[in-house]
Amino acid sequence: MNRLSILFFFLLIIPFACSKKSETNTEKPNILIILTDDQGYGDISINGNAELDTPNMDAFARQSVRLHDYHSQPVCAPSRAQLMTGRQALTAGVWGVHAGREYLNLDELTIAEVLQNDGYQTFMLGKWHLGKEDPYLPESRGFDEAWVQTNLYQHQNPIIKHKGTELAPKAWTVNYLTDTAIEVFARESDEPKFVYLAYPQIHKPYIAPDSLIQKYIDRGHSRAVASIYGITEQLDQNIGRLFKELENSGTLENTLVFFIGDNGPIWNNPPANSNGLPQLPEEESARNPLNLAGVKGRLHENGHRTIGYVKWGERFKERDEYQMVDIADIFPTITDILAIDLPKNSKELLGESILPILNGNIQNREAYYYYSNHEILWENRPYQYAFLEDRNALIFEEQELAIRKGKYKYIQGYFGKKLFDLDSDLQELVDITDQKPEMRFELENELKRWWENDVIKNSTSYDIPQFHVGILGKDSTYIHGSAPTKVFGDIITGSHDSQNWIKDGDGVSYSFFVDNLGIFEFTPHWEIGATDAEIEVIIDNQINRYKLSELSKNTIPIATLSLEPGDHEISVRLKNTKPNGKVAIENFYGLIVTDKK
Ligand SMILES: [Ca+2]
Repeated sequence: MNRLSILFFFLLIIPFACSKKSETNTEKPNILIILTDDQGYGDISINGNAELDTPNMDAFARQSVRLHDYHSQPVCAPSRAQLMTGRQALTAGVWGVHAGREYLNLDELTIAEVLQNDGYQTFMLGKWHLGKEDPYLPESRGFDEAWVQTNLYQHQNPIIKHKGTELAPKAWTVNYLTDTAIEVFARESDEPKFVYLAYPQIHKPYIAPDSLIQKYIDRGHSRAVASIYGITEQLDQNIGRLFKELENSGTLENTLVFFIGDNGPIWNNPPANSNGLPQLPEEESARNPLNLAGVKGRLHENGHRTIGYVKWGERFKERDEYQMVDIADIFPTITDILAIDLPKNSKELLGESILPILNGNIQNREAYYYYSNHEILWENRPYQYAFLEDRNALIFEEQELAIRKGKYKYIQGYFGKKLFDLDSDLQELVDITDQKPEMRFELENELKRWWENDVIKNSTSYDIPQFHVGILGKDSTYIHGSAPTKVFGDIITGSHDSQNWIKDGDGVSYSFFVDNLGIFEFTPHWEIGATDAEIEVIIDNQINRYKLSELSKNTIPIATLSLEPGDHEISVRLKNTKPNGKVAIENFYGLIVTDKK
């Protein structure tokens, strides 16, 4: 299905998506999802970290169902894909954190679309990380209003995209997002609200008010870990401020709150600043009270087991809960609580409602859950951003993947293939394949079946997004240089650009989709290198050639032409280079496409 038919498909189905539309919206709870970034299981004092002060998070946790076996994926974007869709990230098209790998497929149904259609006002604040351009941004994915932080990890003075304009508040990002969330909840409204508050804290860089960092230095911590604790405490103060406002206004009582992390912690951090020292081994132990193996990005427990708390007034009794829960369970839990039926042609969810768990009904979950690393592997090399020509070239045995069923976890990767019993061995030290050969066989087979059938046979897995231009109401859009649909020659793709433009033929091409007829001007965004050369620009059948020396600025267009709605392609390649090994284009960041109509 091309993007146009997908759009039509959704225009057709969305109005009928939810059949049990309630007439008494006032009975529906508000829904608040607070997602924090890189906050590990031990980055909250209630979980046994005695060095860190998080009194507000602790207080909330004490009133919640405390999910001790709660999992996201091991990095940011895949976790967010599962939260928004209830499906496994790979099958929803999200397989990494940059270079187009974080774009949530447009034919995925989000929880925001479901709730919007069920009469909710829907709001998104903070780090989206499921696509940098329309129509991948939250206001095109079911959110009425969004405040998207576009300069990721700028903890002060963020750039915020809101209703097509860019705001530049002079404030701590965490304070600004909290203030905005408080303002959203304070708005008069007959409809219930869905607020998805995705804080960029406590992702590096570990910047926080000096006084909070100094507090932990005075306790004897290295600057590196004092900075992590400082940013965590600043987050804690904001979460406390938000809950206090919601409590004082009487809003919290009928608000279903999920407070979750997006992946495990980072260790062995670079020093927080030039005066810093690395995190010490004893400090790592304090941050890891369960002594879990692994770190963010990896498939051992500390990569994806993180904080998970659920509270809805007094409806769920506060307690410790040890059933396994996955971030993909949140979508079906919400639709279960609201008695929403999804459209019949909806894609199969990975998650299941955890309402029985939240209600305290004992349940031994036997469902399969799948975890994937964001570094795909082929020819025995990890590729975080390298161009993947063909997903069918990936070999199952080489991929770092894991599967969970009940207390059992099978994991494969550079460390070999292992089966663990997490009830008796949460630290993943003892491979029990010899004791449980049937379980090992079952889990490895199911993982292979899932990966080969659900992932690899799906044409939009491990793919690169098609950028859109000519979007109604938008004068310009951006085609990201790091996400080409083809590469030529020896081009190297990175997280935010493509590089190694040296010899004749080196270049990239992008498939893009024109939503509406327009006259489009393509302007490159790049750093020109030391050697002059020509570039050949081909859009569909129109060919332009320029000398790079004439295009040294980022303001000179390389093509202007009228394009009909539908699929198109642009390629940019070097010609007439000097064979001296010098780089002609240092960094190709992308193309600004302006509609001149
Ligand atoms: Ca993260």
